[in-house]
Amino acid sequence: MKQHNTVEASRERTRWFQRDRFGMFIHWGLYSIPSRHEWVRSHEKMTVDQYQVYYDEFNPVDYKPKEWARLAREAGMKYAVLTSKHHDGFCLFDSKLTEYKSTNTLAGRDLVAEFVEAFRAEGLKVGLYYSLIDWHHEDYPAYGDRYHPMRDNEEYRRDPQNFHRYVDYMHGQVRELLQNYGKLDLMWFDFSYDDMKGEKWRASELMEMIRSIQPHIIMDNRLEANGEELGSIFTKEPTSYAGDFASPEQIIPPEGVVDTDGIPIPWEACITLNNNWGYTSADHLYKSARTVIRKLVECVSKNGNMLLNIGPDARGNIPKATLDILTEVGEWLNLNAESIYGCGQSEFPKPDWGRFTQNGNQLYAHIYEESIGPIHMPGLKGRVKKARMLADASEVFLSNPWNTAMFPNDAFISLARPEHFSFPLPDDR
Ligand code: FHN
Repeated sequence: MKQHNTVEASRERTRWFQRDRFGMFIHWGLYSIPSRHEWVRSHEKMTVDQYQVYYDEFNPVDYKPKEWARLAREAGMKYAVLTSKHHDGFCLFDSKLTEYKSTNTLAGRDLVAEFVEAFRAEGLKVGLYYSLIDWHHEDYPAYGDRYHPMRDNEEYRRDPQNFHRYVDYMHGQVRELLQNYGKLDLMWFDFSYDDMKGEKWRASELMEMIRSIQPHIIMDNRLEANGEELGSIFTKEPTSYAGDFASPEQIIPPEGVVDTDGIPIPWEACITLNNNWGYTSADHLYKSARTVIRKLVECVSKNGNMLLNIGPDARGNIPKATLDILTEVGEWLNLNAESIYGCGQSEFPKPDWGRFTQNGNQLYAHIYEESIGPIHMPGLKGRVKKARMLADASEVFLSNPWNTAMFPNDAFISLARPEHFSFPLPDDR
């Protein structure tokens, strides 16, 4: 057991994750029907009966996970994470521990089983999101949870001793996910807060079970943290449930994420495409493909991943705006893949016109600002063997013979057009 808990073991587990850099997050469930917010039950303090309406009608007749998987692959995404259970407690999988599940709805389908099968078939790694919070389970403390829809309702006050019965249920469902859906690559727990963290979830016991079933699986840090807090993952003594990567939410950390010695640690920014985790029909909120690409470059330039969220509708369709944006992102990645996958932070300082990413001797310049005349390459004087545009493999004209002329100051390059291009650096560096 001890061998799984070391930082070295964790870094080994995350090698694929740090290479793949770009994943799809999918928030989908009963809240896709009201399509106002995935927290609609809490925000509007819906009773069980009021929310039951959505359970009774949930029937994603258009759910075709193979099409979702093909979209993700063509968008350049290398892994995908689906909500198997969100805070409302509704299970998208055939759990034997509850009747509140997709197989009992009009859908009559195990939506998680179809998801993992379809995405694996497209060559993507698969992950499951699982909510630690559960507003449906009778033993989850209504009044103890500042978010619970019924927190102010005496009818729902419960004996906190039953909370351990909820934790047994939670552990049991995690076991079901690990044992019944084949090899999972990632578990995305969500989320800890106040004193609801760590051993409150009996996290050490949970980790022992997880590692005994799927020892290779990687996890986020939210058994003890959330989108703002890191937990112990960056400390010298991480807990056994610190996770394998930090999970900043709706933010790209200005300096990336480092440990107490300043050494980068794996992290993944989870970002919505349209300011909503679940489905919304509001098209005006979407980020452009250009923004998505530049945010992905920013994450990679800081040694991080981007988990880009989509919210399919209650029929199982992905909104057209999402399809269009991901298609455009995929076209860019198809030509510029080598400047993202396997790349990380450059040894050179961030230039003022854009960003660098780097993979060994290969330096990639992502130029966002058009220039008049040569583009200034800080610190690259005499350091570049040749330069090529990634999009069409054309030669980038270097304003002076790099290995001969000594520039009075840092190197300059004149570019046919400000684009993304690669710099094979000399091997004798
Ligand atoms: O409350 C959830 C929220 O609905 C969403 O799932 C995000 C995704 O990271 N996590 C929690 C908020 O931090």
